[in-house]
Amino acid sequence: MSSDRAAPGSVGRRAVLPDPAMPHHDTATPHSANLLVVPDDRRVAIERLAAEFRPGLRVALSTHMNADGDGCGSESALARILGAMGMDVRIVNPTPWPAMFDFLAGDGVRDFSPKGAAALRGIDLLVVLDISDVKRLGVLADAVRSLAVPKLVIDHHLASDEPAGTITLTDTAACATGELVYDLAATLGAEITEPIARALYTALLTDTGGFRFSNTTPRCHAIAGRLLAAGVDPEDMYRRIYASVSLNRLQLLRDALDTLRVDEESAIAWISVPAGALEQYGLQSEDLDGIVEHPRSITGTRLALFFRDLGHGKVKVSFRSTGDVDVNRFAKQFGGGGHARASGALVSGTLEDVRDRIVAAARDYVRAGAREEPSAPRT
Ligand SMILES: [Mn+2]
Repeated sequence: MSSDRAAPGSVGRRAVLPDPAMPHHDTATPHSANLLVVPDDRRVAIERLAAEFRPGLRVALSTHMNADGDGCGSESALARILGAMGMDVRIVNPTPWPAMFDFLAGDGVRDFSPKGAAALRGIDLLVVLDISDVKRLGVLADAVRSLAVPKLVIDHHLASDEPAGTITLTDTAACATGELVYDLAATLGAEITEPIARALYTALLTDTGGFRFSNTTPRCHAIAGRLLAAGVDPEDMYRRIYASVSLNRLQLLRDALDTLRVDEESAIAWISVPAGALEQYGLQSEDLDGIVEHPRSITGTRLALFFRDLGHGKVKVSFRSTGDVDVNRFAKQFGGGGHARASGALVSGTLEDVRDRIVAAARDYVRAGAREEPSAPRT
């Protein structure tokens, strides 16, 4: 252990409370040991949550449709933590557990998702992870709305009008929901075993795009370091998550790149996947993860869009910003939301119709933002 010298004049972990609108920067006390301390502004919510857990409880964990690395990693870690405390834990997701995260399931982690809402019967407690809006529970949303048991939410998205529960631990400064599960584990005094470390590392790694996005804070790296110390093999994780691509997935990407369009004047780029494309290649929706990064990666792009035709009159739209465009606010025009730099929406219409409408709106939105900029400097 390194010595624990605080900078002169600092009190405890943090001398200055952070602006909640800004990413978390602990410049006052940069030592990683200090970064691991649960932030003061989360402690009350975490202790409120921790008080709900008791041995013997039957607990269901759930996350959003098309669970990602943060959802699955947070669920796997929390299932193991609560299981070790003597609780009976089951995972009940609205869509099937993604095959690429099979390595996070097994032993104590039981997936009841195929049973649907029936798997929520008889539980004592529900924990909803990585969701700010109950609608993201898809086919489980109505069952969760009418559940009479305590409903806990652990999440890092911007707040919605209808959260999935009443006892909440939410902080948009957390790089991933997995960071908040790490804090909960620390508060509960849980041992970070190797499988728990691997699950939380998956959450942090995937939600930061491999520690590249702006939510990659000093604390995120400090926790990742702690997880490596608990036995995570970073190259094994990289290979499992980013370098295990099937040929079919690459062929789908090739087709998608064919649809890439760029409006250089408006700094918008977009890409589309038609209905039936996944079926054509025998792929799952998680195989589309990261496709939107291709339009976003084009030099000069400020707003990237990804349109996926779901084939039943609905188009799933992903919105990505490279910095100053608030896509959460833009996505709200279409009934969606998420983060300022990454949001989504489900829009009714044909692929062509939705794409034309949203690209036109995006042109106006980006241009309006450009006009506002000089009078509204970023702080
Ligand atoms: Mn997340």
